[in-house]
Amino acid sequence: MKLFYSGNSPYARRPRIAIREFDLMDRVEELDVAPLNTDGHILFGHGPGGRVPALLTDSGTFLCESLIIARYLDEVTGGKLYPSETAARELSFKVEGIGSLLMDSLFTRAHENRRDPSEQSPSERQKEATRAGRIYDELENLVDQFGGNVDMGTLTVAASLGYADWRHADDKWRDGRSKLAAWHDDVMMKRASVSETYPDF
Ligand SMILES: N[C@@H](CCC(=O)N[C@@H](CS)C(=O)NCC(=O)O)C(=O)O
Repeated sequence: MKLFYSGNSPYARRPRIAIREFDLMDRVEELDVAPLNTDGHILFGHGPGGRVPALLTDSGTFLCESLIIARYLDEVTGGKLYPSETAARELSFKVEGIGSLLMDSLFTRAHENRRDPSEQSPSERQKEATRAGRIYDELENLVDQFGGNVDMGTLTVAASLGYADWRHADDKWRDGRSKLAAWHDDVMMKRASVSETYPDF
C-alpha cells in the first residue's frame, strides 16, 4: 500500500499514527506529495479530489478521506484500530467523532486566517473559535474515560491537539484543562507514533 500525505496535515497524521501504532510500517509506503494542487500533481492521476491523506491499496484501489482510510486499515489489520467490546467501541467512535469535529473546526479557521484580509470572515472565525473552545472543554471532561485507550478515537484527538499547537497556539487549549494537557503531553507524546508525527514548526 502507498499512503500519500503532506508534512503537517492533521488529516494525514491520523493514518500515519495508526500505521506506526498498529505495525503497518512494513506494509505501507508513505509518500510526501507536498505541495498539493499543482498542475499535473500525482494525486490527480488517481482521482478528482487532490487531497491528502489518500491510500493506494495493493490491488490498486485509490481511497480518499481519513475516516474511510481508517476503516480500511482496521479491516487490513483484522480489527486492531478500534476495540471489539461494544461499550469500548462506542466510546472510541464517540471520541473519534469529537476529535474529527475539532480537526475540521481548527482547519476551517486556519484556512480562514490565511485568506487575503479582504476575503476573511470575522464571524466565521469567531464561530469556529467558539466551537473549538466547547470541544476542548468536552475533551477535558471526557479524558478520564478515554485516557487509557489507544485507538482511532484517541489518536484522532492527539492529531487535532497537535494541529492546534501549530496553527492555533493562541487558543492556549491547555489553560484550565490540566487533565487533557497531561494526557497529551505526558501520555500520548511519549508514544513514538505520536511524537514522530507531531507537526514540524
Ligand atoms: N475530509 C478530508 C479532509 C482532508 C484535507 O482537507 N486535507 C488537506 C490537507 S490537511 C488537503 O489535502 N488540502 C488540499 C486541498 O484541499 O486542495 C479527510 O478527512 O481526509
